[in-house]
Parts: sequence; structure tokens; C-alpha cells
Amino acid sequence: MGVVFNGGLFVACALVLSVVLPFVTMFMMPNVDTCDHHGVSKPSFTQGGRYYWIEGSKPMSTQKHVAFFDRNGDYSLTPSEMLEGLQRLNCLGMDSYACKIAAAQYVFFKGTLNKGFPTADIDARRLITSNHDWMYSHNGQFNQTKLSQWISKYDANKDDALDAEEVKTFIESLASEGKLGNMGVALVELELQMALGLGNKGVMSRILWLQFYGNHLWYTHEEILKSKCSK
Ligand SMILES: [Ca+2]
Ligand SMILES: [Ca+2]
Repeated sequence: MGVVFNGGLFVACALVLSVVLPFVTMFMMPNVDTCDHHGVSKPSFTQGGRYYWIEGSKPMSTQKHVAFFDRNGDYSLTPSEMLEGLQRLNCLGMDSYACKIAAAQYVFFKGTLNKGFPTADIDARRLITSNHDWMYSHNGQFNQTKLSQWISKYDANKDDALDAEEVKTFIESLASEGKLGNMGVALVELELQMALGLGNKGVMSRILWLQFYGNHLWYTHEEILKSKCSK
């Protein structure tokens, strides 16, 4: 009797190799210390730069937003890269295990939403074609007007900033609308938690939100952390 190899088995094998394996290897990774890390600082987004768009056009806001985590510049963000990035940012107040879970969840949710099937990486090139992306237009450009309206709407204490409580109100309203589904809401919640971790004592001013979605707040935050390391 020959070896039975059907479509179901193939899909199962592909799923183990492409989705399960990257998650397992991520959990075996050593912790990354911000002070011991001497990686690249702000990337060049000009022609010939590390993260210059592969087809020769300028990188979109979404690509600039995620480039911090793409260590090898191959436009693919793996759970390990996401974890390393979060660790360099001191895990945004999370312990090591929570950090690993957040990285795995984020990559899986975002990658799956963008590609339309279960995956273990975020393809930065696909970010521009998604129309589900929070705070960005369908072509991947940052929507400053949308951000401004969002802050004004949920800024309950009128200090021109959003804190964890105000963000929580927004997440609850998002969940009750039912437009995004559970995965979409979880994704937005994770993103906003990461953003709040970069703010001043968990409070994100309007300018910081602008830098977070439209600029390079990840790099700035890492530079601040590094400046506190003993020389
Ligand atoms: Ca990569
Ligand atoms: Ca506020």
C-alpha cells in the first residue's frame, strides 16, 4: 500500500511549517536588552535606503510605521522580529511572557487580516492594499484628519491627549458596533496598548499619536531608552 497524501494533510503540514513553527521558535528566543542592542537607528526612507519600497515608489505611512520591527528589511515581519522589537522597547511595561504572547497575537491577527488566510508573518507590501487598516487610507497613507477627530471624540477630560481609560471607552464602542469582528477589535486594542506604552506615563498627547501613526515614534522611544544606558 502506497503513502496516502491528500489535500488535508498538505494543508496541515503547510500550516505547521508556516504558522506553528515560527511561534514555537519565538518562545525559545533569548531576551533582548535595549542597552546591549546596537542595531540600526532611524532607517532611511529615501531611494536606496533600507526600507525603500521594492517597486521603486516611496514607502507608505503604514510601511514606515512597521519598518522598525523588520530587522532584515525583507518586508516580512515575523513573530520573532516583533518580539525582539518589543523587548528593545522594554516590552512596554509587559513581563517577558506577556510580551511574547502579544507579539505572537499581533503578527497572527494583522497578517491574517491582510492576507486573508492564517499566516505567521505580516507582509509590509500588502499593507497598502488593505482597506481594514485603522487610521490609514486604502493606499496606506496616514489620515491625519481621522486621527484628529478620533482624539477630540474620546478625549473626555479635554487635555488634548488620550489615556488608558479614554482608549478603553473607544475599544468598548468599537466592540459594540460589531463592524470589525473580534479579531479586528483585538488587533486595534493591542496596537493602542503598544502606543500607550510609548506615551508619557501611559498618556499619549495629540503630537505623540501623530508621530506614532504617521512617523517614527518607535525609533525615538528606543533612542530615549538607550540614552539612559550607562556608557
Ligand atoms: Ca523581516
Ligand atoms: Ca484626555
